Amino acid sequence: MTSVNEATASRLPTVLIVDDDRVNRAALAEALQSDCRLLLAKDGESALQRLREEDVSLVLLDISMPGMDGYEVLHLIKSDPQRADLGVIFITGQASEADEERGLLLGAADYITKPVRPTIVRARVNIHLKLAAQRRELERLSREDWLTGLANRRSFEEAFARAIRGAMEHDQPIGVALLDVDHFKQFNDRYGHAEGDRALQAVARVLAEMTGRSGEIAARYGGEEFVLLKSGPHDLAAFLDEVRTKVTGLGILHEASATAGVLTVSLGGVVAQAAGLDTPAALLRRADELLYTSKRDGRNRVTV
Ligand code: GH3
Ligand code: MG
Ligand code: MG
Ligand code: MG
Repeated sequence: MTSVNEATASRLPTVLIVDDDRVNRAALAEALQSDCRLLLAKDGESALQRLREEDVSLVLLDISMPGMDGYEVLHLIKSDPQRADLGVIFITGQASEADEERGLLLGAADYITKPVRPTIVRARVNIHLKLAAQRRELERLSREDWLTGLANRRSFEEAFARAIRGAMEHDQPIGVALLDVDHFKQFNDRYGHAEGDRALQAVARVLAEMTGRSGEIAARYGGEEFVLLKSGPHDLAAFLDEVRTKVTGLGILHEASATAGVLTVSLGGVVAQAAGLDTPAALLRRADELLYTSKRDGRNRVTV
């Protein structure tokens, strides 16, 4: 099954229409085709399959269908933590108060009875698409560092806990490192806070570039400190030294720095083997101690 209006729909939100009746699917598609990219499914199983494959913003769900009914599909969507926030609107011939109450209590965002009035369906769908977009934006803001666009500390903590679970499951090592900009107070004093912000953004771009692969994460830990995570077997010291070299290579003038005349960073990192894995806090503490060693030994260096 492909999207029915693929060509024009690349930037539109995706809506999944689930109904066993072809005529119903076509009527809903007709009402909504200019507002969204549409996916169609004729039963619960294929709907759940589509949800696994596609980034869907809203589901329009029939209740009475052969096989899995709509209540069951909704229940499965709501019990999956990754999809629990997905908006689902029942569009159904079951018009009793009890059915509607049941649907809403199960977590449906709305309940529309057939025969549908296309203009009303369209208006309601647009309300829920707007809510979904706002929810997505809030979610992004809660995870992203506002200055650099990197993950913020909170989403890092979550990712770190997940990475540690993954390392244990697959018996893989995990590397974690703290990075701190050298003599940054002097940088601000000399060039101003706005220039300091731009320098942090430039450092963050290096970190983002260096952590594109799966199992790699860069986050702003706070102030002018960043944290890096790298899962799986690797040479952490070499990886961190490449980060350090790339930051120096930005050539951001820092005349007040006793270190190099350009902006530099110090790093401390630790590789933990799955077998002897410590708590996230203990690993970060160790990385921080090694970062302090880098500072004490003259900055612009890596200690692992
Ligand atoms: P060291 O080499 O020992 O790390 O020295 P430092 O001057 O970098 O360390 P210190 O902790 O004394 O100063 C950190 C400075 O980072 C002070 C603070 O004003 C600045 N800073 C923290 N967050 C931001 C930010 O978001 N923007 C800017 N421009 N400066 C920031
Ligand atoms: Mg039906
Ligand atoms: Mg600091
Ligand atoms: Mg510093």
